[in-house]
Amino acid sequence: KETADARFSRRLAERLRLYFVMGSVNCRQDPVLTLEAAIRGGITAFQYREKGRGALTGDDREQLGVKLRELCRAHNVLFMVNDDVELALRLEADGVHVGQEDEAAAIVRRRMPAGILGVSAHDVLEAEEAVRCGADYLGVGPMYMTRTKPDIREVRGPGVIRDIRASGLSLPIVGIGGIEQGRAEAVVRAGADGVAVISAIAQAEEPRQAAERLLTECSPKFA
Ligand code: TZP
Ligand code: MG
Repeated sequence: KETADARFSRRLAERLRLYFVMGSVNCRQDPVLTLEAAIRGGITAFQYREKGRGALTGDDREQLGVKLRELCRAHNVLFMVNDDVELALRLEADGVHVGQEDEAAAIVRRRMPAGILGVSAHDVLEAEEAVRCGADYLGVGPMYMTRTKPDIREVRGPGVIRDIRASGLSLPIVGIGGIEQGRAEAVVRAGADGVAVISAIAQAEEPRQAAERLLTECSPKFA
């Protein structure tokens, strides 16, 4: 019989199939319109990641967050916040995603006991550490070269996900980094439950179509 933890992981994995990550600086058009289009295209999860040059701060950052949060709530799309536990709590986010450089995952876990905790991991050791800290899912990357995040680690490809799966880890995993049209399938085949993308949707001429195509590529029949 499936344990409660296993059921939670299985359901979370389903909700992480197509995970759109963005903030205002990533978008070609109004971020609210971009998210609306992405939702129409079938994204299952969203992460508000308002950072980088020209990013909104203070009240502006929070007010955009409120709008994006409402959209996700109205369409039953998982809503996560990057890095900032306080903002996540104020926005009543479903959870927080933290990197290796951010506030230690274990501390975030204690401050947001009921929320979903996502942690970035780059290799098997970081993945194991994230599990010990109470991560609910892992973001693994960069899968491919990306221009969206300047401070990425070495590109190691979908093989890292294969290695992490081979180590016995069963938590949900999303691949991230440079996942464009035509690359999602390889990431899912390597053992990911889904893909996380910024520019493939936010920079697309037609974010809705871009999301639709990515969703098809990472559907379970290809895994
Ligand atoms: N973490 C690792 S790579 C990356 C993040 C946030 C950027 C992903 O952006 P894109 O445009 O999908 O390559
Ligand atoms: Mg971070």
